[in-house]
Amino acid sequence: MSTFLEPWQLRAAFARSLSDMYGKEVPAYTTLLDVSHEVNADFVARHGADAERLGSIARVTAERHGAIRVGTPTEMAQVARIFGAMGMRPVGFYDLRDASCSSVPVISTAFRPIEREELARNPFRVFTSMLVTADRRFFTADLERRLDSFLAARTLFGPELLALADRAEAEGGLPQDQAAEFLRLATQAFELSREPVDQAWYRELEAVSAVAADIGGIASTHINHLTPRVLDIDDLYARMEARGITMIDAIQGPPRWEGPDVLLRQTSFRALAEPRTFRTADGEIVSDALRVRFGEVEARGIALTREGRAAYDAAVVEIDETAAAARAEEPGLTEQGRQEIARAVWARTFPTTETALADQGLGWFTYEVDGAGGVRREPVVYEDFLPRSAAGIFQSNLTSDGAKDASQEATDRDADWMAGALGRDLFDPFDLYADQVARSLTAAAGTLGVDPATLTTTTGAMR
Ligand code: OOG
Ligand code: NI
Repeated sequence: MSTFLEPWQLRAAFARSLSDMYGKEVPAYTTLLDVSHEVNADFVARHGADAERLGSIARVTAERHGAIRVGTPTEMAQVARIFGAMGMRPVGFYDLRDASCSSVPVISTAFRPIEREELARNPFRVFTSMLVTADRRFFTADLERRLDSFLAARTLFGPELLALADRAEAEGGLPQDQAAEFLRLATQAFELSREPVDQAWYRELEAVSAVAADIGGIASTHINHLTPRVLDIDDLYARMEARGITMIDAIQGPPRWEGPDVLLRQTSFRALAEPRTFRTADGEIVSDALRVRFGEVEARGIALTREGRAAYDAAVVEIDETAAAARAEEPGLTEQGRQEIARAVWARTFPTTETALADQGLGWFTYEVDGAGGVRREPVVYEDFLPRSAAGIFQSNLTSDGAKDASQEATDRDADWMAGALGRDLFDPFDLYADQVARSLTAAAGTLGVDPATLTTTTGAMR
């Protein structure tokens, strides 16, 4: 009997296959997975059923996000076809060029499932960045031209892989044999190449931006990191350090505090020196090491509405300003000191209970009918990324800041431009959350045979 694999099965199988491959390439990732499992098991043991409020332990344990980087709109559109085969759609536009003080000349989107049922089956997502070679703050006209021609001459994804991807997307999946071939080729496309790297070219780009060199200095691409999800990221951070693994200085995103977790908190172990071979200007092959791949880990919280997000963005600015003022007064503000400032700002910005977060319209909650015919609000998990955290993660793993000429004009890039490059609709994360909530409301009202409007007003039956 031959089996047919649907997009979600391709997605789940690809996430596993990528994880196996990456674990062989980067053994520290396997350590990160082990520690993540310990942290999650202990968290569940401590908190019981409450631990699964933001996702079943089965989902959280399998959950990963990957990060990849490509060079051109053509490559980006090909990536969209490969992930399209797995039921993953481009969601959100992130501009990291200004979000970082180091030289990070990329814009990004995330490919992920968008339906609630699909997310529940397997939530695999991939943060995908592409170079903006036309941006004069980073690349001169001459370098842009040489970079574009280098990128145009390479093939990241072969015709067979793309044909299978298109077929899977058109036919809603693939028969087993073709699925296996598709998964093999897709995984292979993200392996670290052993081909010697042109040293002069790589170093020239690296002087501008280490990220540009990683993307445009070599003729292939690779998975940069694969991020497991944990239920307690502070615990994870401490346990990794206790194992002697060097972590970046801070956990990015919201501080640890007594109220509900919102959005996303991320950290990583520092990029490891991986051996690579280079071809020198006189044709000699030498070995060296590059530090570009790191081990990120994350904790996910409740998705915020536009109002909630605006409050978050304002809080981030306030924390920065307060920390800068504290530094001006007394240099050498510790990370712990910064966290205290952050917690104080948080306490002024967000309520300490989920109910208040829902009532104040700051967080997204779906409406669920319980066994007794009452309605409960359930938090919606944040499925996306944060530009500021992404920039922080990029930055804290760069070996050099690179060079950025701020006097030059930035090249305009926005969500519409990205949609055009992809040749597909680019989904707005807020619209997706709003949709999910609206559908839950309609369904709950239907079940109870009442007007949906009666459910949005807070009643004693809700929590
Ligand atoms: C992506 C950095 C951002 C995240 O999770 O926000 C990121 C990259 O390093 O390519 O991974
Ligand atoms: Ni990441």
